[in-house]
Amino acid sequence: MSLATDLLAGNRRSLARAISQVEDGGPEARVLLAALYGRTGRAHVVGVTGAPGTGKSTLVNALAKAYRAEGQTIGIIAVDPTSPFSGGALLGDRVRMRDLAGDAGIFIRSMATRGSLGGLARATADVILVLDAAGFDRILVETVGVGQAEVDIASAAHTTIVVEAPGMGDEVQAIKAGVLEIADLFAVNKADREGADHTAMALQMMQGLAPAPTGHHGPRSASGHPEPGAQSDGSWLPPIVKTVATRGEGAERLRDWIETHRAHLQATDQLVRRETARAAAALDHVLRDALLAAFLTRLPDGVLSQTTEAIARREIDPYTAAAQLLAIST
Ligand SMILES: Nc1nc2c(ncn2[C@@H]2O[C@H](COP(=O)(O)OP(=O)(O)O)[C@@H](O)[C@H]2O)c(=O)[nH]1
Ligand SMILES: [Mg+2]
Repeated sequence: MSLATDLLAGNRRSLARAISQVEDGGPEARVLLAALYGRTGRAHVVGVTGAPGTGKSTLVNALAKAYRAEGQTIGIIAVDPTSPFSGGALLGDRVRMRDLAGDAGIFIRSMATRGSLGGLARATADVILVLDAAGFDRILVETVGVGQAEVDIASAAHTTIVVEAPGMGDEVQAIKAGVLEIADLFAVNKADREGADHTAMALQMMQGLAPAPTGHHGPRSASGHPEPGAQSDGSWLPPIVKTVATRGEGAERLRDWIETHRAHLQATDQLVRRETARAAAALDHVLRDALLAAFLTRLPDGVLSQTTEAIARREIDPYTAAAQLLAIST
């Protein structure tokens, strides 16, 4: 039996092997992904992002348990571009794995940078495909919210949760990191700590500062803010959910909001739009890799390193050098 057939039949050992294969990339991975692709598109992908220490791992853990209580199967991918370790488990995630171990309805995979961040985004998207094909209902992807790579990874998600916590120094981190725009849901975690209300209010105020959805006539809460969730004009106002991840508090509410958002995406044309955006990003990654690989094989031996050294010595600028290399190889 081929690895793909094995995986689609629900064999767990083949799942781990398939994931390692797509992480490594290469021709075998391409054959596997081609065989699996037709069986994907069923899972709902949830991105969970935020600054280190806000409690993302703990929250993903609690969320997975809340989903398991309803019988849904969960794939978890923890992406940490800051970790120098490749493969295997990240330190904090080993604790989590022990906690969730023994439940066949949960599969956890940690991923760290191997080479470029772009490579990590590509590998993450492919691991999502494998878990999707293996039949997991929901896939939770934890990423550290620090930069463009995370925004790229978030573009692979249907629903993006931005996690904030009180006492992280600056309530407007979300805006600075540019993640406010990508949030479908906010979790104010560590709500057992002082300042959680303040953080939630700061987020709500930032939402108020954002341009109001056009033609908004939706209901308003007692505080004068519009009710979160689906608006009458088809737009979505991200709900702010307070959580205490260590005790699992708020996890059901967060799960229910994810499901509400999923229903909203399905009811509007936004699911199709997001799927198209995901397809564009996937094609873009694959094309870049393929073009670069094809280009490098056509380049005479040693030319790349000589050019790199010349750029470092300031003998030539990177733009002119790239144009010259392109001219040689075509
Ligand atoms: N007081 C409190 N601590 C929490 C909560 N959630 C997570 N933590 C703690 O915060 C620390 C960082 O959590 P972790 O999930 O590893 O954060 P991550 O870096 O965002 O993945 C750990 O010591 C957690 O036990 C919470 O709701 N309340
Ligand atoms: Mg973590």
